[in-house]
Amino acid sequence: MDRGRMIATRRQFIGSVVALAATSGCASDDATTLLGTDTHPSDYPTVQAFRYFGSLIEQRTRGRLKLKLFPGGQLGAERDTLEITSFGGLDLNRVNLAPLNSIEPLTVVPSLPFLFDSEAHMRRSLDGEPGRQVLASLERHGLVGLCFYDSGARSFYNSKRPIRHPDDMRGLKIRVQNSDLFVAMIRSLGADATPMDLGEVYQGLVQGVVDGAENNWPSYQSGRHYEAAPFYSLTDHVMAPEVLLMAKSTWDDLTPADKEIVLVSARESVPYMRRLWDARVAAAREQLLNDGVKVNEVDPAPFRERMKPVWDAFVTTPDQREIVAMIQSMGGADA
Ligand code: GTR
Repeated sequence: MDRGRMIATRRQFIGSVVALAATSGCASDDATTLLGTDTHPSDYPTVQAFRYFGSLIEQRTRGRLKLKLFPGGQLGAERDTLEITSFGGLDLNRVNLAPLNSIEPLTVVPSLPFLFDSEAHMRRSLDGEPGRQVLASLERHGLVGLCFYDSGARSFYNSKRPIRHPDDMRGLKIRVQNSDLFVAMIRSLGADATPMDLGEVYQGLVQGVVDGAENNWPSYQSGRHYEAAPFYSLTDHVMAPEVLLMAKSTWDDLTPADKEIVLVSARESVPYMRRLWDARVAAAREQLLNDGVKVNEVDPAPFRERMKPVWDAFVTTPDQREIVAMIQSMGGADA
């Protein structure tokens, strides 16, 4: 099926989900059910935090705003649900920043390889002015950025061999998210990049369509990618965060008081998410090591060196440069 028809079908499907959600609840007449989506399964930290956010807005609006969340990618891949959210077909969406890279140049900045010195540096930057500016930039695309969630650091995994040096990547077919920035990162290491939706990666690895991919510990585990790609090499090359979005058209329909409730609740779900995230990373790591995944440490220096030209190619506007400089000035101490 071509992509245009696929999106049209997806829209019809989501249209019927919206209709069903509107008729199935026992909400009072003035209640609004907000429809949300997340690609991860129900127990994943992003989904749990999303639900927590939903419970906060429901409590605080005394049931006027409710969340109906569809986890597990039931409503489609991130690039499709993003498009649908931007024209208001979905009210809320939790995605990674990478599929927004081609839509909004400022989202490229926190997705750059080896930008953050540490997790603390990443959190500080996203909680501060750089994060605020990136979230605000989404409004011109029909999206309101409510908050960032953690996604930890992404590392390479594959079915062939441990990656210790960029030369070990040569010739490998690596799945990436739908982002030109990620394609360029993989090419800079001499590997072949294959953009693919997350839901297709497990089969892609099993069937040898791709040799490997890159992700954090929890996604490597929850997608069962480790079963087909047991070499996990700790390059920690990217910390592109997750983002919780609201459709601008939904946002515009809210009263000022409800906008405040939505924003404050989203912000309050961030520390909640981070606690779950830290625990999930530790648990995933432990389980994978017990299951015999072959993990190796990596000297990041040659990877950083090879990926440098990617910065020059993708950081091209004064606004992007300003945010890069701001983030760099917030690094250091706790690296
Ligand atoms: C995960 C992220 C997902 C998705 C996925 C991917 O870390 O949480 O939203 O972007 O990576 O690689 O497609």
